[in-house]
Amino acid sequence: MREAMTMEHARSKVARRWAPVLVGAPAIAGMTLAGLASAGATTPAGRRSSPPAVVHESLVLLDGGMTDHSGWPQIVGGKSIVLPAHTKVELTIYSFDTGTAPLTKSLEIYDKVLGTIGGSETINGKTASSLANKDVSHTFTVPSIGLNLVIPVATSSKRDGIQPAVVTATFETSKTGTFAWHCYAPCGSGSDGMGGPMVMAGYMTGDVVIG
Ligand SMILES: [Cu+2]
Repeated sequence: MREAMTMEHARSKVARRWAPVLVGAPAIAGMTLAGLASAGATTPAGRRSSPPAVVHESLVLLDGGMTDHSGWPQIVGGKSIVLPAHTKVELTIYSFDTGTAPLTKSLEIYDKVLGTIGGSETINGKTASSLANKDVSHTFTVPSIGLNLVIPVATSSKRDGIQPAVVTATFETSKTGTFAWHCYAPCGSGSDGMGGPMVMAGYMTGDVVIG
């Protein structure tokens, strides 16, 4: 399940991760507070009090057979995805959808990764800057911030069951605001695959709230 990550959650996570650094410093026991402060300013432990380098976020994409709405693929929690502003975000998407939905001609540009650091993502651990259109299952696209991640099919076998496709990308959030995300692969209903979940918030579209 997607973890609902708010700024408060992110801060408390950071605090928990850093706490051992602050309490696990027996070498400085006995120093005055002022001494501690000045030591902290110049030691590696002190440097760790700067903001986190990367905030990790993850999303889970289920296919229509797994949701309570058959034929409607869904990014769990996708109605409102909250990300911190002015932060480097490493986003991992686990997709359990084994169906492809190649992009139509006019949307084929979205087989390329856009707006990430390095212009790439990793797909099942391998770096990629695009995906063959025939292998596209979904996209995670936030037009207003120029972000586009391409999501391939999950694999399925009798022995292992469904192995999710794992897409990871790092990008920097800048401006705050609420920005629509879409999947541009025609994975929905209707003759063009662009209906149903494609236009229903919480399935293949929704908001990214950066704040
Ligand atoms: Cu989709």
